[in-house]
Formats: sequence, structure tokens, C-alpha cells
Amino acid sequence: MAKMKGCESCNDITGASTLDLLNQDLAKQVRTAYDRLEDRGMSACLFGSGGTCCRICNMGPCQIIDGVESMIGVCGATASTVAARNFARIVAAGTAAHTDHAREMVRGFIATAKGETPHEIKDVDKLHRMARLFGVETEGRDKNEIALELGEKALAEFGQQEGTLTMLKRAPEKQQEIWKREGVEPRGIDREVVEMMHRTHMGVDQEYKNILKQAARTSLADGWGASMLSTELTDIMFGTPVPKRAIVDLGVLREDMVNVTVHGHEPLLAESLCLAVEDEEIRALAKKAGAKGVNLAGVCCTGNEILMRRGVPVAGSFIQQEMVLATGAVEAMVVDVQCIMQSVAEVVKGKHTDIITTNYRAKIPGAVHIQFEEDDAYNSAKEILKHAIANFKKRGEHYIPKDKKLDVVVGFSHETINYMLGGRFRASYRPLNDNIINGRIRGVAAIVGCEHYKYADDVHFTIARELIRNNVLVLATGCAAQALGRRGLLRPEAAAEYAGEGLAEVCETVGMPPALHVGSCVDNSRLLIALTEMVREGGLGDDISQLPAVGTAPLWMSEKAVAIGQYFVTSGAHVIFQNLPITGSKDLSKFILEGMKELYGACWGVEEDPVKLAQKMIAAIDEKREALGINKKQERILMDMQMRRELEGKALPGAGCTQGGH
Ligand code: NFS
Repeated sequence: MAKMKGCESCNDITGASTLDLLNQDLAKQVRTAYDRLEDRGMSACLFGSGGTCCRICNMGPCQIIDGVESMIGVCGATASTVAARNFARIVAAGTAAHTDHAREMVRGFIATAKGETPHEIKDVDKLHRMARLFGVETEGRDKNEIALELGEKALAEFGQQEGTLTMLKRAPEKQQEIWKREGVEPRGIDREVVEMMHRTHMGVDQEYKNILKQAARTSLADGWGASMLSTELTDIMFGTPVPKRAIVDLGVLREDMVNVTVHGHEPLLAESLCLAVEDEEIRALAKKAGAKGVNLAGVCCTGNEILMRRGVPVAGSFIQQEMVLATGAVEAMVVDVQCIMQSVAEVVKGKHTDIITTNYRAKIPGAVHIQFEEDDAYNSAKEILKHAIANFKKRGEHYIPKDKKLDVVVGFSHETINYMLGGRFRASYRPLNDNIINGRIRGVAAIVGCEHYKYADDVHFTIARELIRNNVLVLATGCAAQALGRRGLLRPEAAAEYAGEGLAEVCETVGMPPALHVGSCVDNSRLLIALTEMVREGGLGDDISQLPAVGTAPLWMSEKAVAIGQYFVTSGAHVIFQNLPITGSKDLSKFILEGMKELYGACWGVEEDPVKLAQKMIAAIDEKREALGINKKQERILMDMQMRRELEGKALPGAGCTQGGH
């Protein structure tokens, strides 16, 4: 295994446990993405990085140089057209991934309502709220009956051809007006992706702003459509997350148990595995194999889903998937869809570990395929676990990092944030808004998305530390949230260690960390709702673009991250990435980095240096504070006893107790 960037101390991107593992001989033999990056020995293609490599027809591929007459496409396509088409296709692909995930969740939700899965409708309050939104009658009806009708209406939104998506109605009115004015209200979820692919086919839409208009519409079909449907229906089915303590660390693997890691995205599989590990037959089989039981641990966003809802520990994020296997202590890595490196099958060669693919849509050479049958979910899950148990006795040389287990507090759904600051009986965002207005909290920043291998620094941590130090409350999702967890920012104690005075005061009083884990990538839709609630609460403007709120997905790797960034921008929130594949066109860059603001009230930003990126986020927040007239240097009002008592009455439910495990 190649030396990782920045791994001289624990000041690295993967945490102390990974460094411990990397120092072991067995890990040194494993080849990871770091090695492959090094072996490639060439820098990334400039045309690809700049967005100006066109391969959508067979007259090319054409490499375009902006402003050079002889270097336009064979068809005449200019740099702005090609870069816009490529950017838009990234948004479409990211949206498609969230859409297919969401569709499976809605289908699972319908099957659950029909009693065809081992799951049940758990959050009846949310079921009723969603039913009202979708015009489903709730009076005198059984929860499964309501869920069935809701599920069918939700499923219809994927193939809908006319009208607009129901969830758009949840947005601030002004946002809805902007979308109507700009003609970007999505009609149906699938329709927008298909139209985006058509319009970027050879010889169709060749005006970059018009292409980007459809990209905006497609992204809204993701954020306010697919992703939001997935989050809400998954919450109804598996429970809306509430704060709980858990562990994010490679060291969660167990010496004395069958280790099964669940990697991917759709929680139907992971939730079924969570039920099946408790099965009598499975327990007995594990015992017979000499193990105390089956230890489930998450990887990537599936990890986030069961971490948030069940407190199941997370072994590693995207960047650590190969390292989890390098321990030699995993009996099976069970995967479904998205963010699974093909190399995992290579890493386990010669080891007792099996990679088990479970979804007909995602197979990997060298993996064992056991189809997860949704209509027989429990037995499918048991079959997968039996396969893993059979490997336990074959476990050979292995190493599990010890004593470095990092505690986190997770489970900050948008409802939790509501209760947390507003109290159980007066749930509201008022205290958050008040603390922003009085300056204790400067603003809110979302740190979301992936990780990758290109940067030496601990980018997520560096950005978060800078924000927190400057009294900006951080909301994190996806692998970024896990990265912050590994570096200790998801503990309530981190407020005293890292936060500025005002933010620390609020965090300490409520008992919350200065960075809140809000969920998986699909759960970025929770942030849209949180922003909407802040607008609705009043005092911070009448649309999302006026809020002192900003987002980043610095280490974006997947196309999904760009779709997410685009739906935030189209919803009025400024978003800064470390890079975007648009630099090959001046016009397109100008439009994305400035012009979009005129249309949606927000635009993209790019900054490679993490500290400068954080400072730009703070500057964007200050600009909003200035416009709202709340940026005046306020005399510091220290909380008196009365104020403290009021907030303490709203102390975070569960944050102080241990609810980890399953
Ligand atoms: Ni998001 Fe999740 Fe991680 Fe990136 Fe991949 S797991 S859905 S895409 S890498 S955050």
C-alpha cells in the first residue's frame, strides 16, 4: 500500500486507526487507490478537467480550445456548448443515481404498507404530514392504508409527464415564484433526466445558458423530488433519526464476532440485515462457527443510514473501503449500489473475505452474487449472513486497530434540529434564527459530499475548524460527515475545544456538537427543509438566498455531488467547490460562477485552498448578514441565568446518553 498523502501524523484524512493499520505488514501488501493514482504516472487530461472534451458523437472525440477557431468541434460546437453539455450530463447522472435509489425506497415503502416486507411504518406523525401534503385522506384510516396511497402517489411522480412535483410546495413561496419565472419547475422526475440526456445529444441544444436551464430543472427534480421523497419515506418506514451516540472508526470490527460490513446506499438491504442478525438461527450458526455473533458495521452512505437511525457503528467512509478490507478481519462486505470501487474484489484476493453483490444492477467481477429479493427480504438477508458466517473459521492473518474508537453524536434530522433548539412542546427554528440575529451564531454552513485521494490536507476538518472557530454552525452529510466524526468534531465536547465564543455558548447550553451529522447524501434534502424552516420562522429574509447560509462539497468525487450542488444553487444557496470541470470555457465559467445569481439568487464558487475556501464561505455569510442589517458589531450579550435556563430546558434529547449498538 502506498504511503498515503498526509499520513505522517494523525493529521490526515483517514484518522489514527488507519495509520495504525497501514503500519502493519499485512496492509502494506494491499494496493489501494493511492497506489493506482501514483502508478498512473500522468496528470489528469486538461480537456477532461476543463470540460471541453466532447465525445457525444463519432465524428470526434473533439478536444476544444476556447477561442481557437481551428479547435472547435467537427460539428462546430464551441467550448461553451461542450462544457455546458458535459456539466449538464454530470447533473443528470447524479440525479439518475438518486432517482433510482429513491424509486427502490418508494417501492419498498409500498411493499411494507402491503405487509410484504419485515419492516413496518414507524413514524406515523411524519406519515400524516406527508399524507396531507400529497392530498391523502388520513381521517379514520389505518396507517398502512394511508402509507399505501401515499406510496403510490409518490411513485407516480417519477413517471409524471405534466404539472409540477408535489414537494416543490414545501419551498418558500418566493423560491417557488423564482422557479416559475425561470421555467425550471420539474414536471416529473424521470422526465427531466431523459430530457437532459436528449438535449445534450449531438445536434440538439447548443446554447449554453439554455442547456444549464435544464440542468437546473433536473437538479430540482433530484433535491425537491427524488432525494426528498427517499429521505421522508425512509424515515417513515425506518424511523426519523434522533440524537444518539455511536462510533465511527476502523476499530469497530470485532475480534470475536463475524464481521459483516454493509457498503452502498439503499437502506432496504442494510435494515433487513439489522433485523436478521438477531435471528435465532443466525445467532446459533455464528456460535457454532466459534463467534459470539454477527457484528454489522457500515461503510459510506449505507453506513450513514444505519448509523443515524440505529447507532450501528461505521467502519469507514468512501476513502477507507479498501482499508476496511485490508484488516483481513472482515468475513463479508455486502454491497448494493453506488460508490463501490471495483478494486474491492481485487483487495480480497487470497483473503477469506467475500465481496457479496446483492443487486442485479451492480455486479463486480470476482464477487459472489446473492440477489437481495425485496419480496423475501428477511430470508435474503439471512442467506447473505449465512455465507459470511461460513467464512469466519477461515479468518487468517488480520489486524484490527485498537483503542482509538471515536465517539460521535449523530441523528440530527431537520425535526431534531427543531426540537433541539425549540423544545419538545414548542418545536421551532426561532432560537436558531434568534441566535443568528443576535450574532452568537454567525450563520450555517453545509459540508457535504465525498472524499478522494488528490489532496494532502485534511480538507473537511480544515474547513470545518475554520468555520466553527468563526461561530458558523456546521451541518454535515455523506462521507464528509464521517470525516468530521473521525476528527472528533461530532462530539459535544468539540464545542469547547474548537468553537468561537458565541457558538460554543449555544452548543454547550444545548449539549450539541458544533458540527451536526444530518445524514447520508440523499439526506441533503433535509438541509433544504431546514433552510426553508429558517425562512418561514422569520427575521432572516423571505427566501433562501437571503439566509446567512452557504454550502460546500470540497472533495467531490461522484456526479451526485454536482447534482446536489446544483440543486442548492437553484434553491438560492451559494455553494463553493474546490474545482469544477468548467474552466475550459470562459463564458460558461462566468455564467456558473456569477450569472446564475441573477436567476436564482445564488451561484457556484471555486476555491482550491481549504482555508481560503472556508474564508470565502464566511465572507458569503457576512454578505448576507450585511444585507439583512444584522452584521453590526453587537455588544456581546453573555447569557444570563434566565436565558441559560430557557435554553437548557430545550437540551438535546438523548445527546448525553449512550444509545449505540443494536
Ligand atoms: Ni455521497 Fe454516498 Fe460518499 Fe460521495 Fe459516495 S458514499 S451518496 S457520493 S463518496 S458522499
